Amino acid sequence: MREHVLAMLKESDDFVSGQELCGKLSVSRTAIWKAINSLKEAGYVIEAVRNRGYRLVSCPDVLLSDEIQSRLETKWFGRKISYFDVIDSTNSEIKRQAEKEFIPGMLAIAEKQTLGRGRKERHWESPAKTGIWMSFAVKPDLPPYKASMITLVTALAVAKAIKDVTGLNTEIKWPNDIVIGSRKVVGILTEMSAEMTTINYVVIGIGINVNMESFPAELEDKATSLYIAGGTKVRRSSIVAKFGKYFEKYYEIFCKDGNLSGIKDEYEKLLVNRNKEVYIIEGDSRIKRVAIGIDTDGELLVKDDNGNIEKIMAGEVSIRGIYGY
Ligand code: BTX
Repeated sequence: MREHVLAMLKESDDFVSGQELCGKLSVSRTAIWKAINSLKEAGYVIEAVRNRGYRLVSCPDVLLSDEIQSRLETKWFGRKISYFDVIDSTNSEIKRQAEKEFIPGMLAIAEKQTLGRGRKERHWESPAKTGIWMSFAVKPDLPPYKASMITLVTALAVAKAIKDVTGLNTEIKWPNDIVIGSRKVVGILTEMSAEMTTINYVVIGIGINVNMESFPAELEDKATSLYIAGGTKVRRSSIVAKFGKYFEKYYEIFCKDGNLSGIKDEYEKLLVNRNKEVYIIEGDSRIKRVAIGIDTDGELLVKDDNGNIEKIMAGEVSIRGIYGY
């Protein structure tokens, strides 16, 4: 009920009468009154004037599922949201949920993670109320080896959402990070449960540094936030909602094509170090190549000094720009 009341108040710049709310939502005045009070408790400032109704004055920057749902314009992304103040890891949570019952686009989102993780169990710093720590699940009707491409689909959707909401230009560090300048602002962790030939589900975890003003010493040189980069605080639910819209669009193109041909050009426009020298690092070896783009399977294409083109598969190696990222 709260999210419907909130959505109606948001749609109107003026007062919405209690009668209109009751009529449109087919509930009693008491139900509306309760929903308004509960929104106020959650930090929404709502003006109530006798004979005129209710007017939304301001919204808190909360990730409450109603706040997100009232902004979502998606068909299936985030239609079921689980919201947590604190959780170990939203990726772990969505896996636990998907094992019991899989719902396409099911989303878990937390204000804080205690065991946020990156690839190879690396720690992902997820402090309270300043970032977006979320995971969701999909089940593409594709063979398991194609699942890693969803990381690239996700990266493109996140970069587009950030640009739309904040105006900030980001770049994608193939395959799974998003950077501003030479610092990481977003990390993506894709995990899969599969049989030999079918995918049970894929969990996509996204960490976005939104409003933090500083980072712990060990991340100071590596990480940034949208606030640090752009100078203004950003409403997190707007980014979640925009992301959902872009993700659905690009994911559906990807599923239809069965590869990245439909989004390759857009992805490449945002590829950091495109046409620049990079090191390909594998164990102790470090080889210099020029990054030229991706192929339709999401592999990175690099060129050697003789003009020979090689394909690099995600997961095998790490890529570093010669100057910074
Ligand atoms: P990654 O392995 O590419 O990056 C992890 C590395 O990034 C760490 O070793 C550290 O150097 C650096 N790092 C840690 N925290 C941050 C941060 N907040 N900002 C910038 N750099 C950082 C990237 O893995 C994938 C991260 C996915 C995180 C999401 S959050 C929601 C979901 N739940 C979960 O447990 N993981 C995902």
